[in-house]
Amino acid sequence: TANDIDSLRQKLIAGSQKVQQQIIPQLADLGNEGLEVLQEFLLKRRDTPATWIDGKAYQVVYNSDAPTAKEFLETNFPEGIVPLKSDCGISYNSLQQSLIQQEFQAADLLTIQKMCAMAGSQAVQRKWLYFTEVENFPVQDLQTIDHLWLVHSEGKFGFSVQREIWMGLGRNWESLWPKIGWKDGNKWTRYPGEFTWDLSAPRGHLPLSNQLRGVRVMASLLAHPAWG
Ligand code: UYC
Repeated sequence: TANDIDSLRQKLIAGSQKVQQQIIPQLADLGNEGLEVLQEFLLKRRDTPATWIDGKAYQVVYNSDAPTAKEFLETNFPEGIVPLKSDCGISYNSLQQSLIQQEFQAADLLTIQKMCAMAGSQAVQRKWLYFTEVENFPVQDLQTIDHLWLVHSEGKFGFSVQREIWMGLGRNWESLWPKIGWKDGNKWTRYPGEFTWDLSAPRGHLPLSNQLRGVRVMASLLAHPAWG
């Protein structure tokens, strides 16, 4: 009823993140009227940086097959909800698209490719990074990549999430690996088949940093001034 919708609407606007997280799928189940509330919510919040709550609301509108939803997004959020700022002329459109579509394996690959592009043509050919290259990455670009991952993963994935977990473990790598599902006992998780490519993964599971050549690249990433 109209009353139910209004009560959900109030909770969505004024509730805690936890409440908002529960309300969004309920509104999604209510069809067009629920959709309108979510669209109003997105518009109301468009002038502040997107959080994963916005990402979740955006996801519902994006996945709706209502023609009005498509039109709403094209009119109001033609470039998604995370601004794709770059200090080195890199386009993060494909990364954004794969994350919006929750194609996390493709997004993971694109993340490595974009970071190689940031490092320059040698790294693009090599297809992996030196830690000295990571140190010179622009703050802006790492923040854009991280923001995209955060917003489109319910706050679960991203370098800043990995950094937070790692610091909480006294910066101990051996404690980090099992915590984020990269190692089980003595056994490394094997790429790509053994990783979890959806939101059922542990917090911080993605994006991946290959440890074949040691931990220094990931150490550089997590120590980058982008997270200061
Ligand atoms: N792989 O095991 N990984 C690859 C991970 C290790 C290995 C790519 C992550 C351990 C080889 C990504 C983990 C190891 C290749 C990741 C992991 C190992 C490869 C593709 C858990 C053996 C083939 C991008 C820490 C014991 C490529 C890339 C090559 C690829 C990620 C082996 C994203 C998080 C120590 C042989 N692994 N990797 O970087 O370079 O190639 O030979 O970390």
